[in-house]
Amino acid sequence: MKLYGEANPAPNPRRVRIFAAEKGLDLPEVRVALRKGEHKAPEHRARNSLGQVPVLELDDGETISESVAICRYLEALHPAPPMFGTCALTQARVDMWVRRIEFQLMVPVGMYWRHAHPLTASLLVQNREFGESNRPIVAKTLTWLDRELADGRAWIAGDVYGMADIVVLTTIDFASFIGLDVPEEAERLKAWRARASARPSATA
Ligand SMILES: N[C@@H](CCC(=O)N[C@@H](CS)C(=O)NCC(=O)O)C(=O)O
Repeated sequence: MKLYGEANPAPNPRRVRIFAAEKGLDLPEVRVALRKGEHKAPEHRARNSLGQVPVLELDDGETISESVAICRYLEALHPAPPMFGTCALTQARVDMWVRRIEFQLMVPVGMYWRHAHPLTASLLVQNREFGESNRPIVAKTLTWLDRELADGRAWIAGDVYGMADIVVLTTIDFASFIGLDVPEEAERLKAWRARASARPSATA
């Protein structure tokens, strides 16, 4: 089994690396150089027709795309420690948070990156005004996330660290890299980030 990915700060391959580290899995990675356009080459499109990373390639050549689907596959093979919940309620909570973060946070972060960031300007046709319009949306979502943590729970989906935390950490770290920082006053979210970043897996 091997992972096709890219170095940090690319958030989606990092999700899988952190997940594998939490599970204690040794997952070899082949880097696909996004800046050189290697992800759009026919060789990589044969692995993922969308031309994106990460992709998990199994020993029989089968491929799985989408970071969360890859992690779910690894979870099924290696259930301990559980990262997607252990009962109907905790599993639903993890799914709820993963979807909330994908849609409420990752989408506006991605739109800012594609449409307003100088690093993508030469690669894409940008609509700067639209891109910039995502900046306050990201700040508002991060403020909402901070309020959500007001009940004192340690992790995003409850009392146990898991996939939702990985999705939030990779998204927030990427957002910071592109200039969309966690608002100063979001103390609970900053404390959560410090806890998540202190785990050895966060260096993956
Ligand atoms: N929903 C996908 C998103 C994958 C994705 O957007 N990956 C980025 C790198 S972090 C990429 O390949 N971008 C290049 C592109 O979309 O053309 C996942 O979770 O794996």
